[in-house]
Amino acid sequence: MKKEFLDLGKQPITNSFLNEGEFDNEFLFNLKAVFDDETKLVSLKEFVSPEMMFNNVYAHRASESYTMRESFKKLAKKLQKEFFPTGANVLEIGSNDGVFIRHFNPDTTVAVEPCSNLAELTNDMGYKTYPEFWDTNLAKKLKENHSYFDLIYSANTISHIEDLDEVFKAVKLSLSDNGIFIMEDPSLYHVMENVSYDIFYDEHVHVFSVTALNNVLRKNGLEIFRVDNLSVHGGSNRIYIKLSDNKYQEVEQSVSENLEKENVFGINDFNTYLSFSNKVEKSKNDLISILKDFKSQGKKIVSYGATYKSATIFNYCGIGTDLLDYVTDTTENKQGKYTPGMHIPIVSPEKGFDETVDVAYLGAWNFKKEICQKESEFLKRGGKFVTHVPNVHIVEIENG
Ligand code: DWN
Repeated sequence: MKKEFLDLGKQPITNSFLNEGEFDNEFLFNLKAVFDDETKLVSLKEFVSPEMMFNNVYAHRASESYTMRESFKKLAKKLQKEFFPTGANVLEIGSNDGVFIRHFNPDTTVAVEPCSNLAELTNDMGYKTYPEFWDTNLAKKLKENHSYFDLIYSANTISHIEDLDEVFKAVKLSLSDNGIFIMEDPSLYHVMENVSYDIFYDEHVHVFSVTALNNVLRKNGLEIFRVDNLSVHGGSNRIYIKLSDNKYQEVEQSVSENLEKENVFGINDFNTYLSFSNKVEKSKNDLISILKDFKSQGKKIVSYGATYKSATIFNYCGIGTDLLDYVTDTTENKQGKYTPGMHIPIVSPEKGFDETVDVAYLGAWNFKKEICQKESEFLKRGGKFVTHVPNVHIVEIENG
């Protein structure tokens, strides 16, 4: 049985960065989250159609952050050294702007990316990219056109797909006997611990615990053999998976350790989710209150990073141009547009992050360290970054 625990109100499509004059009749849906008693999977209650979210104007570029560029580069090197010293057939599901596959040989690497503007980018880089959604039909086509894959990798994509049984069936069809499938997505444990409720938005149709993935993978003939806890995106898990009948890879201790950690935290207990929901409400009230305080003191407040996550915050908390002058973002195709739902203008940091700014809400709080380093002058002159993670507070320079 699916039990509802979170209601974040009416929300827009997070990728819908609008031009002036496009505000009328914006599509909104009810952003609610449910807990499945049986599998322990946390998902959205109402799903938006994939075609509305992933299209030819997809804005997010994973390469925009130094942290992510370095994380993917390090991983590619590590995998090549540990598992594939003599090379491998590689498939990436959800290759975005090629930030990961660029470290692999284009002759033996295939990509799948339904956002055709991004697929075009990686095709131009020399990587055969299928501009399609990942499912068993595509897996069959890839088997015909290519071969089995020794490594299937997917970052921040599997949590975007509603039908997990179909996803994992397709992986099973594509994986070589001793092949490995690695997926990384935000960790539910960290979301709950950090009250980072902005991880919930249209694209994140599931927020994974290791516990739930373990349950869903097992029923699809797949098994987790390693879990890496990552700090990226505010806490993610990198899950290493093999075919259940592959005896070559041993199941490592990190799997039982993560399952135990989650169990002790209360991932299996619905009451944990109700308590999370109460914390979300407090976080909202605290954020509105701190921003209103700054505003009443005559401070100029902006937001740093037009993230998809901040769409959830702004729309749930009702934060608009009454509190924020604008949002800054380095991504060119977001600049000059307006944020989804609350319609706050987006400008480049060069244009907007100047000496007139007193306070900046960290929309990209997951890159706090990188941003505080980059904006050390702002902090030195008394500028303040505000975040809601793990509770609403002003970021201290020494902690940055
Ligand atoms: O899963 C997803 C994650 C990985 O990426 C997608 N569904 C969509 C997207 O979500 P997001 O927008 O919340 O991701 P990020 O990576 O937190 O976005 C950071 C944004 O902040 C980018 O638009 C770039 C911008 N930025 C900036 O303006 N200055 C980032 C840094 C580090 C900066 O210094």
